[in-house]
Amino acid sequence: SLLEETSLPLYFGWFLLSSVQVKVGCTAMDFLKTLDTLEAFKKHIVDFTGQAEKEVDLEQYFETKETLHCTTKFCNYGKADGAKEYAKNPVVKKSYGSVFSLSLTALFVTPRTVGARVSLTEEQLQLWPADTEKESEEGIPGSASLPVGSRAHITLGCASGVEPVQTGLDLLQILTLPEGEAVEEMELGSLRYYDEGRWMLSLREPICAAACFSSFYG
Ligand code: ACK
Repeated sequence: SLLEETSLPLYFGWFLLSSVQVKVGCTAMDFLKTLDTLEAFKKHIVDFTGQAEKEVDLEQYFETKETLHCTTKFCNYGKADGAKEYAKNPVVKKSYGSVFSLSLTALFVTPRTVGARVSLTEEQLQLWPADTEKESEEGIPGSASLPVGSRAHITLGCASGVEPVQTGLDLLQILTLPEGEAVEEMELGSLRYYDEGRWMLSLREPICAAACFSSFYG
């Protein structure tokens, strides 16, 4: 029936509580503010600007569109593969509305997106569809061999014209590459460069973020 077809959300996920949104947003902004002043970053500025001598203000470069969240299952209102099965999963039903503590272990930046890597616990992995990483194998060879949950992330911003779905793909791609060159010790942790404008900062102290498991209809 029409009701059944429209009763599934755009996606399920963990939604950061509002005080945590502010904390994570500020940390991300501080990181971007520092990153674009580093000599190491300026050396590779062409990845972002297409021109060697140009400057970039990363805080302006990325736009935030949605409330900060970590998608578990993109359902596309029921049209996505496995959406109905996911919504019926007893663990999903039981967890709906509960608050979890997410561990943000890295921040990453590419010319397309900026995001936070989320390291899921065993309990949280029960809400993570097992085939997520396999779905991207065609576009990102090697992603299917990554540990389940590798795609878990929070989109913090997208470059103009880029859709948020890109953030998880950028993360998976970084994770399939050999570990990048360590370029700088920052206050927050060590910064590595992965070529083609890809940067990842492993956080010395993971950020603990309270988030409610729920869904978004739009
Ligand atoms: O930043 P995200 O994880 O990437 O959160 C948004 C959310 O759904 C609503 O746009 C994610 N999203 C969009 N399309 C897909 C897709 N095909 N597969 C997985 N996640 C998706 C997007």
